[in-house]
Amino acid sequence: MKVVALSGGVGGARLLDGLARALDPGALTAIVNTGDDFVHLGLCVSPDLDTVMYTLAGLAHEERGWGLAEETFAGLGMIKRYQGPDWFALGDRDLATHLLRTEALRSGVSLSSITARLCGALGIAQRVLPMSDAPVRTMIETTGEGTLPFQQWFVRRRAEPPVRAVRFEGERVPAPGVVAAVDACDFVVVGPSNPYVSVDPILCLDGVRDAIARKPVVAISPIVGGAAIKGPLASMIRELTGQAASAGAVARHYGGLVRAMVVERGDEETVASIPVLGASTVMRSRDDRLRLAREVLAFAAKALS
Ligand code: FO1
Repeated sequence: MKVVALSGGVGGARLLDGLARALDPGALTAIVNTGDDFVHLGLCVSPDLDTVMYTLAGLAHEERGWGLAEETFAGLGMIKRYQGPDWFALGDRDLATHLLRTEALRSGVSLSSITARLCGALGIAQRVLPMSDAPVRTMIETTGEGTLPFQQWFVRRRAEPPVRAVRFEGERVPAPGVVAAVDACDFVVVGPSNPYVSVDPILCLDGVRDAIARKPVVAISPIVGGAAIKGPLASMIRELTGQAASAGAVARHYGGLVRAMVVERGDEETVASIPVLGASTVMRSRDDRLRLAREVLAFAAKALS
């Protein structure tokens, strides 16, 4: 069986960790959002790729979800002392990733290649594909503070400015292997990620949504009981659609693309018209991730066959 998982953010990476342990290494390909990427202090930072890489390598800071578990911030302390931009917390060990990625990209190596090199060095057996090797940037049109690049809105402004629209800037060229991986898979799993800023950037790439539409797709709801586990999704649903935040609102956002959905037990009624599985979707431990991944795979095999 071949599975493609679309991932962005911490929730997506956590489910990926479960899928990676539930499947043979060759059976899973992760397509990871790079719309959050940006250049910070001259370094090319790819937060969602790093969160997936660290999580699959077992090196991630479990509670935060991003960055490394064993980490210090001495360098950041000096940036602060120089009154430099310390709003984005780059750890001392995390810096190694940004330094090597930036040096590779500057010398003409593709993001896909440097990602494969770093993941290989960390012993990750699954395929981790950036959604694109071209810079595709998520821009947040806010009420009151104009259009902000994603990290400026999400981290620096703590996602406080209300969102009027989400746009993607750049060439919409999928990375090598992305469409082929979808074409070759048995089904697609959309992780419990923010649909607007973690999944839509992937779906907006040339040919990707069409390829996915030809496959059975199961999504895990990032909304539990009307709230997001992490991040600004609940308010984004209200601001962008006028609907109350719910698993159903997420299903409606994906339109007919998603053919079945896994939601938190008790949220089933919010999703009409497609098969729904109620499960315990909040992943508090690595065991939770494996259990949920196995439930998703079993449900997909039944509901999508
Ligand atoms: N998120 C924050 O809320 N604050 C930070 O200071 C921060 C630093 C950071 C450094 C490296 C990295 O890979 C991720 C980091 N993140 C931080 C998370 C990041 O903004 C988000 O994980 C994604 O961009 C959206 O899911």
